[in-house]
Amino acid sequence: MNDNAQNSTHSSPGEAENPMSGVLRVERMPHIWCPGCGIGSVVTSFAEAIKRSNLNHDKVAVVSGIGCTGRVAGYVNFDSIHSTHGRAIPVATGLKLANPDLTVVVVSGDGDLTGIGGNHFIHAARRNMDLVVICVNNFTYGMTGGQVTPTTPTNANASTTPYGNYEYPFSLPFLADAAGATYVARWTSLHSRNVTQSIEEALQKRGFSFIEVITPCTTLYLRRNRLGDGVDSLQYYTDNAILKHGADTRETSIDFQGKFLIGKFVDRQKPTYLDAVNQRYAKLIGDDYQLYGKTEPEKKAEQEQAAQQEAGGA
Ligand SMILES: Cc1ncc(C[n+]2csc(CCOP(=O)(O)OP(=O)(O)O)c2C)c(N)n1
Ligand code: SF4
Ligand SMILES: [Mg+2]
Repeated sequence: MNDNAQNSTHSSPGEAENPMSGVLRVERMPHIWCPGCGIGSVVTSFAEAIKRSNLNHDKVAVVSGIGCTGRVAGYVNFDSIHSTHGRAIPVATGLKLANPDLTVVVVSGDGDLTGIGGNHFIHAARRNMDLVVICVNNFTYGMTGGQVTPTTPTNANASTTPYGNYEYPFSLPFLADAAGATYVARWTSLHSRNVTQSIEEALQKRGFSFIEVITPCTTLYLRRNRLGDGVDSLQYYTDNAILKHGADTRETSIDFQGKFLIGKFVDRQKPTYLDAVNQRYAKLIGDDYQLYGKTEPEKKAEQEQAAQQEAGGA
């Protein structure tokens, strides 16, 4: 159990209560992120979504990998794991399988999730592991000095591609969709209300939910590419992000400083990994099989449904 009480305020007498206390570890502020960085905006959206969700905070766990975004795990007032680079998803998977009652949220960077952790990402999506995965995509390895990542747009400058990136980037919504994710959305840090709403939806949904948030890395990506400051990025998002819910994810690629699609692209139903495990073993073993990871009402409903189907088929 988290040693911070769910509704703790951390405010002194006479001091206004921080509206995010209870969700964030406000006593750890100020945070480490640079001025104009978009990570804080994603954290605020996440905190707001959790507040609106009415989830029991003791049943929420947050896992991150390593990087500037990886530091999110240290600021949220939940049981959280700041895991190793690229391993946020396997750690989150283990947590979910060991305690299926938990709502497990991964918050990590583009490099962490889709570079070193890329294989874990696609396989968790393929299995439809019941996780909410939020990717802060700033097109760079922020923490380690602005190296090129799998999402850096072609032609963009990075410390490892000083003459411009000559590789083709991943479109993360396309990758997640193709791998099997059941919820896929993309926003920017400008669209904080939409990010909140998407996280709220994903928290309610069972299955692999993926939310990409395009954000500025002011200190490295913007500076190296002479793109101004965080406000200039917000202007770029205003002028170039095109809302298209339900867009074919093959259309979601991002060219350097070009126009790009945002919205909720995928929202489909499919048995989760644990549903599939239960269905398979229940069929093989029959009544002796104890459904794994189901609440008592869920078990009862599934047993009644199975009995009805059997009666109907007999
Ligand atoms: C196994 C391993 N390899 C490399 C590193 C160095 N490393 C730490 S953070 C990081 C990049 C993080 O980039 P990203 O996930 O995009 O997060 P950001 O800092 O941009 O938020 C790297 C390469 C490491 N910590 N561990
Ligand atoms: S280096 Fe970039 S990603 Fe890291 S805190 Fe600074 S602006 Fe944000
Ligand atoms: Mg990054």
